[in-house]
Amino acid sequence: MTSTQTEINIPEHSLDRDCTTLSRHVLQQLQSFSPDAQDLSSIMNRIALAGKLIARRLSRAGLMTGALGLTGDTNVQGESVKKMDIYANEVFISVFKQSGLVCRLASEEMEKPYYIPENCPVGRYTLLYDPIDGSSNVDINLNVGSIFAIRQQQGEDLDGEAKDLLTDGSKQIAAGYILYGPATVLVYTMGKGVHSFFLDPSLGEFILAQENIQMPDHGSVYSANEGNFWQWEDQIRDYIRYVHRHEGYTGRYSGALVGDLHRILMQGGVFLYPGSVDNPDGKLRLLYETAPLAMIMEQAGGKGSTGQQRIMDYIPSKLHQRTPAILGSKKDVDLVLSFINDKGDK
Ligand code: AFP
Repeated sequence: MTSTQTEINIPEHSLDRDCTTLSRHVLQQLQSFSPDAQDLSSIMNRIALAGKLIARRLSRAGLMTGALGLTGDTNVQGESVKKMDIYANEVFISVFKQSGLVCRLASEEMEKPYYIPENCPVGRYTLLYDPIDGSSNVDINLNVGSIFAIRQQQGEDLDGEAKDLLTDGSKQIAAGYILYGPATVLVYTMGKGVHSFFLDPSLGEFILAQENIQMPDHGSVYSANEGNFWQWEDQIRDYIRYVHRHEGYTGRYSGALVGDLHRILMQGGVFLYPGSVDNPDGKLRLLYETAPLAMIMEQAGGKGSTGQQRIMDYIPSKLHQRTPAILGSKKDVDLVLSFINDKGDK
């Protein structure tokens, strides 16, 4: 501690922490001030701005006229669209307009990618995102999240079909989520560990909370919609019967993947959304949900599997590809896989 700090009694570590904003952290992660590093730092800053705008809207939505409820439309997935889905989807587009950073945005809410032509000559990045994940929670004031991944555009995409996005999860330069809970938390990885940031409303900044998060190898939580029990394959039903019959397991399921996964990241356990008889690929989308979250899990020492292969290795055949998902602590994911592979070693 310097003499000046001693005299005015400023705790150095807390000041450093308050100054570790998200954009500064990205530059530290990349150990560079190169133009590429600056671009990624700016992209993360704009994602954070989207998160702040969405958090603000969510906190006031109950007091506003026309902010909650359904639009009356259905999206490309055939699901009813909420007004907050549309708002959040447009927020992500707006924050990237005239940024020169991102040429295309692909979202769960849009059938085709959204191009920002003024950015395209220089913006070599694509943002993939689920603007509001768990939107059934919005109208009742429970937690929801946004999920994102950043990829670099490959090739010229002359036909405007964004086919270069149909690649595996290793092409994600960064991935993460924003959890809108009692506090707003942003969690991200750039392939060098997983880091969390809390939104400090008084500063309007995401401030570093935890660096290099490592999740426990095992946790007590299993998180699945057991209402689908009779739609699942026998092996998944056997796994659920196993956790019912053994001590040390507890079920937690909120209907919003980001919150459920955040609990598992911090405390261990497993989230599963398996395929069903009618929908063998399950419900969750690879590019906007399972691939970004699998990257987070792996970077924190956990695992992400479809049941048949590593989620990160899965190559989609279409933009809105769905995959079954088993995400969480190593031992807990392996336990589910052992039932799927029916190794009989339980
Ligand atoms: P919505 O955003 O359409 O509510 O879907 C949320 C979600 O994609 C994920 O966040 C949940 O874990 C899962 O679907 C909930 O689906 P079920 O209602 O079928 O359990």
